[in-house]
Amino acid sequence: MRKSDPLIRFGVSMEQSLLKEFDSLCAEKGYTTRSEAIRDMIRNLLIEEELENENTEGVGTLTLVYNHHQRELEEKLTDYQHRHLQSIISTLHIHLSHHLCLEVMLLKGKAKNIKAIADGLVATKGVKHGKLVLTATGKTKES
Ligand code: NI
Repeated sequence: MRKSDPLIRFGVSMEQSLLKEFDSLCAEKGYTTRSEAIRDMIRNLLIEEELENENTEGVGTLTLVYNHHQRELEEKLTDYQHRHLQSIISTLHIHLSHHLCLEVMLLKGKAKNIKAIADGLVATKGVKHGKLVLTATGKTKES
């Protein structure tokens, strides 16, 4: 929110039962006011919509869990990162157990490219679980 952005109040009509469900959800998520919950929902929707545009500049974190003993997997994942070094800007590796590794990668670039790279990594044989969290940097709109 820009500093000069005034707050506008507006009325919303909805069914009582729907509002009741919304209020319980707000309480569960720790929102102190409906306004803050609605603002977050709207921001999320706007970012999701923005990320549909393939030229949107984004940043993302990709979490991967894989078996350390899977043959050649670590080499494949490292090789993949070297091929996309412009987009994968940081990696955190944690040895979870004797067998399992956790890797968190930070990706930057066009939303379309980030998604494609993440898909490629998640689909690599031996990766047990992978999830990308992507958000927009807001640069596309500003520039
Ligand atoms: Ni490890």
